Amino acid sequence: MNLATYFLDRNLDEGRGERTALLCGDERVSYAELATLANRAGHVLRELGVHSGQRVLLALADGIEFVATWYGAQKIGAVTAEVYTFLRPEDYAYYLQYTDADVVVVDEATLDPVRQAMTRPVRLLVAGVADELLGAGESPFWTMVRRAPGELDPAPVTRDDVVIWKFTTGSTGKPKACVHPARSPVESFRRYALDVLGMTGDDVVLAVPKLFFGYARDLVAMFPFGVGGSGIVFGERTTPERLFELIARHRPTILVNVPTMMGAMAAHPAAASADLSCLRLCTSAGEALPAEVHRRWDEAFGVPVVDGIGSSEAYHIYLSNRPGDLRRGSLGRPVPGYTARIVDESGADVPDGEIGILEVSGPTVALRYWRAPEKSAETFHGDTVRTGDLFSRDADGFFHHHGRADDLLKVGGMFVAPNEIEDCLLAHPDVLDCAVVGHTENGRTRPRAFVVPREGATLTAERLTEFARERLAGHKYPRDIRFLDELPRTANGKLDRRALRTRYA
Ligand code: 3SK
Repeated sequence: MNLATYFLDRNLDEGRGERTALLCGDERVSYAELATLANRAGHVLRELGVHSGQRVLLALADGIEFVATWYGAQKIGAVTAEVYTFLRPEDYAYYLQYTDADVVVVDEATLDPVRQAMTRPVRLLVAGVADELLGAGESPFWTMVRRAPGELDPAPVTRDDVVIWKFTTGSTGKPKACVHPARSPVESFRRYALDVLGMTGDDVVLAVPKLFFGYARDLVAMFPFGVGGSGIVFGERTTPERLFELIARHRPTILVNVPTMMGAMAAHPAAASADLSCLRLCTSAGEALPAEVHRRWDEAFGVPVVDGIGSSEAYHIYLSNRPGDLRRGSLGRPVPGYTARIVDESGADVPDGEIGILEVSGPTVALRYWRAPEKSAETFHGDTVRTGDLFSRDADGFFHHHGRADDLLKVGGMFVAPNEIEDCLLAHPDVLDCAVVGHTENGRTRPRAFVVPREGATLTAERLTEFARERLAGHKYPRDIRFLDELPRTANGKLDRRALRTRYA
């Protein structure tokens, strides 16, 4: 189960070598070209000393280099781990130490911080920097790739061999790697991409998050390849304007999205004239999509939203709505092959309609966290992962998210889910985005709301408090409302509640 053979080379064997694998700016890369590039990159990694089972760290912007190197590493049986491209040297130092990688693939943005992070000799494979600017231990990507052979035999890999590390977002501590065997992406492709999304060779996929987030990497540069479809990659920052432009240019059929960007696209002045008719669906994940943002999206674009939830621990999406069977405000039902239980603190199932903690079992659950035996034992139990997310299930079997168990607030002795207050505030027409965290003073915890108003809105804290007071129980409505231009988010687009509790306190 070599992933390069399974997802990429199969297109050559099945007569799809000339079909488009990647669209990147003006470049169109066929499967035959990408497979050759990946083979060359695999040779280069071997030349730099990478061997089967060894980790290769990718700190690369989205582009052809990213995808070719990723498959090159897979082809030689190495383990791929991707990190964000805008980190500080101390963050890269953490990843270098944690992964023990001897080879890191970098580009013009990450070369310097990674250089500064190094406390031991590490070979750098560098894309996008002139050869003459490189020093000892630094190899030019394209010069080496061009002179490497285009043929490469795949390393033998079984479905149980570890080949992928997926980092958790680290919003509650240092990022940890979820260690995945080759079967995780293959099973996720079959069950989510094929069975839920109905992906075919006619699909062209564009993603809002960058490829270092597995949600996007798999949906752009892995799952479509399994059926001969295409992925769109672009190195620039994702903005609503850029998305409208890429949609007009490449006419994707699937947009891989996150809730904040869906809100921002729907509220954008260009929304009314944007033609999104090429999209057969828009996925939403990373965070639960508030029903109000879903409504605004529907009103602006009418493109069906397939809202779901996934995690690095479960590899990819395990609960999802289905095209043609969607319920606003719900994260859908288990993806085929997965079971989801909602349990109380003793581990007993809670009845439908009641809130408990979600446990998910399925074929793609990680083997463990790297070097975190206690946390692994808490989280992973065979093929079951304890998610720490609060859910209820309705009578039709749809799952509803109520936030993270550790984000619950205890106000006046009663539990309050921040997302209930957030949903209420979002219903105000002048609120674009918002988040609620607890603020404790003199031993009393109160909800504190951070609100991003719509452009041009003349919203006041008093008016919004009044709006919430009319709709929420007395202990829930926030008396403490603060306005921000945007909410702090992790690189994967998830709300950074820790930053709100600390930096904005
Ligand atoms: O939301 C996540 O954390 C996630 C992680 C991996 C794959 C897919 C998703 C949605």
